[in-house]
Order: sequence, then structure tokens, then C-alpha cells
Amino acid sequence: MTQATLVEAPVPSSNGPSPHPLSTVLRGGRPLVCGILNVTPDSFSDGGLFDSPDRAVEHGCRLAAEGADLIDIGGESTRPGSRPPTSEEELARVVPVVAALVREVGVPLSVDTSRPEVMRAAVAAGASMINDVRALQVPGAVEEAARLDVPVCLMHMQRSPETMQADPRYDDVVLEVRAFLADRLAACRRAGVRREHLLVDPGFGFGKTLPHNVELLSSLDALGVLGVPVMVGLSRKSVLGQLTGRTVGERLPGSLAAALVAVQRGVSVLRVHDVAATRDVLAVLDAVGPV
Ligand code: 7PJ
Repeated sequence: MTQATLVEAPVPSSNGPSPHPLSTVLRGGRPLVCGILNVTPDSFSDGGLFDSPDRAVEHGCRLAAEGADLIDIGGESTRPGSRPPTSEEELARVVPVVAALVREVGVPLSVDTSRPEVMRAAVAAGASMINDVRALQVPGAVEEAARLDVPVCLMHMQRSPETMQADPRYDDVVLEVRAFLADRLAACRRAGVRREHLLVDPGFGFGKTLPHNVELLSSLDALGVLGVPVMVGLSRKSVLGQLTGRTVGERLPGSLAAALVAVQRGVSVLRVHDVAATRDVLAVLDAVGPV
């Protein structure tokens, strides 16, 4: 499936006057680059690097200068086996960074959270998108997302970060991930989330073995029937380490190859650590014309 068939023309809103500005960008047809800003002490690739607000804001400015279309700010490490922070810890990590960064950069900010209270506080501080690795399944999250009326990315995960890598199993990973995302899209629509605000993500590395991740990557175009833009996060992930034998710090070439494959399979948003390098991949691809 091509980018053009996956990304729809703007749809008139059924329950509001005009779509959020970001949803117009998301449907612009050009793949977007979302820079990752982890404000956690323990993320797998950059944990602890940006855990003071000043350093986080500085890194956010760098992501924007490198050409990020979006910046995704997360205060919960979801590395396998990790325990979630308390709500107070997560709020204290995320909200000051959103509030400071929104004054420094013109790029829309997304908040990577599953908690309704963090969604609410981050949007009040200036975030304009929600990215939820639990696909709004926490009680109250789907209602909060509908009320906030911002774009939301629904990600697939099997079980929880504490247990997800303990022998994940599927009969057919592509069909099961797609069915889960279709269910969550329907739940969001029932709660009143606008269709043009929805994105989905198959959740690479979240309750998936190497063969599961590879099958999903090669079949990303199968998510096109969901009718909403697809976002993926493959940047520096262990699937790339397994394929190349490289450590986290050595996974840029693998990450760029994965980004290229994803865009060629119709993906609309690439969630990455290395924004400038990913932009170069898209520049080369763009020169060749529609994928
Ligand atoms: C993902 C995410 C992903 C979406 C993380 C990391 C691990 N959100 N949050 N998709 N991964 N939507 O930063 O690589 O793959 S946390």
C-alpha cells in the first residue's frame, strides 16, 4: 500500500468546527519525524541523560533544530521489566519540560503517557498530542482524550512492561495487532474522539520476539485498512541489535534502514532519536517520488 492510499484527505469533523492543526499536518502526505525526548532516569538508550528540566529543554531545542515535526516527551520508562513511576513522579518529570519547551520551540509537543491526569496537565501546559503505549486502556484515559480533543496515538502492547518480554505468543502477530488496534479505534470513536485525531502504532518491542517484530515490519502495509495514519518506533531498539549484533549506541544504520522500510510500507510518522539523520533518509526518498 502506498503513502497516498494510507493518508486520507482532510475529513470534515463530525463533532467540532475544525480539526486540530496537528491533524492537518498528520494528513499532509509527507512522512513526519517525531523526535524522542525521554525525561526518565532509566530509559534504555538515553536514560538519565535528560532528567533535569534544563537539559531536557536543551535537547528538545536540538531535536527541533534538526528538523523534528513533533517532539514526544515521556516520563515513564517502558523498558522491559521496568516499574511505572508514581503519578506524582511522572507529573513532576513531564509538566515542567512541556511548559518550558513550548515557549522555546514552534514544534508541536506530544506527551507519552497512559495516565489521564498526566494527559490533562501536559495539554494544559501546552502539549498538543497524546501518545499512549497502553492505547487509552487505563480507566478514564479514553474519556480524557476525547475531552482534551487533541490527536492521539494508540499503541499495541501484549501484557505490561513488567511482563511483556516473558515469552510473548501470537497465532498471527499481524492479524492480532491489527484487531487490537481496530478495537481501540472503535472504543475511541464511541467515547467521542474524532476520527481525524487518531493514529495507530504496532508497538515494536512491546511483547514481541524477534520474528514477531520482523513480521510486523515487513507487513506494516497491512495496517493501512484501519484507515488512520500509522506511527512506528524502531529507533535503536533491541530488534535492531538482534539483527545486527550492535549495541544501543551503534544502531543508527539499522534504525535508518528500518525507517526507510517503514515509510515504503506506508508509515506516516517515524518516532526517532536521530532526527537529522532520519530527515536525510526522507530527503533521498522524496527525491525519488511517491513510494
Ligand atoms: C514507543 C513509544 C513506540 C510509540 C516507546 C523508546 C521506548 N510510543 N514509546 N511507539 N516506544 N507510539 O523510546 O524507544 O514504539 S518507549
